[in-house]
Amino acid sequence: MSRQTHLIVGPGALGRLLAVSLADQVPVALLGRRQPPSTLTLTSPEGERRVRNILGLVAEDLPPELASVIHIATKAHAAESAFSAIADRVAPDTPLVLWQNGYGVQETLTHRWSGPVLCATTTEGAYIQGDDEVVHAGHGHTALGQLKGQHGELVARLADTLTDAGLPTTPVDDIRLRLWHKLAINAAINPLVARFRIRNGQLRDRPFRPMVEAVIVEVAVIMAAERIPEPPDGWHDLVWKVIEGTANNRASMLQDVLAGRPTEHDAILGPLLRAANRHGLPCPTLQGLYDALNAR
Ligand code: KPL
Repeated sequence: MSRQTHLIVGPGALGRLLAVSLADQVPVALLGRRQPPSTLTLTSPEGERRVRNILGLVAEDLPPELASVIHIATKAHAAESAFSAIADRVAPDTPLVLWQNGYGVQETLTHRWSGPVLCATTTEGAYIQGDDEVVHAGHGHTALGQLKGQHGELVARLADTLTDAGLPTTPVDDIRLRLWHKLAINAAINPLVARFRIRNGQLRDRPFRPMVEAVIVEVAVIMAAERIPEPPDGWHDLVWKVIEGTANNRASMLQDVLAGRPTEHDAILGPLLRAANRHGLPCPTLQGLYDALNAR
């Protein structure tokens, strides 16, 4: 075992994708609440299969100070507790990379952790197959940066490692803005596809198209009130481009619903609803989606 190890916390689709992708570049360990499988198979978007032996750990077995970098790849609602379970077993200057959707845990852990905290937002598409497989459904792009200040050497180095591992990553200075833009995309797509159990592309058709439009209008008003700058071509264009580009995807929230797992509705819709409340803005569509997912 090596102090160069990238420790990936959360053996879900993203965690497995990171583990197998990084395994040819750096030593990798995968940590779960239950013992993760020791062999993982990744099927690429082109249909190639890659099998790698990965060191699987649970928190109690984590050798102190094994990790040189920790990727938190859990769902947003599980990120803080997953990190708390290992925090006293890692060196206090270990960099964290947060891969969560939504906006919340990124600020909490940036303030709480003594080491550098990086945030990633990605459009890589992946889903779990069986106990020890992951399908990389579609190539995407990742932005990496720190909420505090400009990106430095560490962000650039990690972006290079991810890029060399086949997950193209750009170091950015405006990760907070990018997280909010991704949140807008997720708010317009994920709750609707999860509620109606459809693929992203079906949102282009009736009766779903007007529902997407209603979400975009509410999101745009909330973002303006929060002074979050619009994307260059506007909210409408941002969302519909992603729907086009991921038309065949089953979004992560739909995968969670189909597997009976908790969804990320609170991390994605919660910040919007709280902002709407602060500014006294009505948002019946977002509230209705939140209530429906919360009732599960
Ligand atoms: O990020 C996604 C997700 O599935 O969570 C989108 C962009 C909606 C792609 O499916």
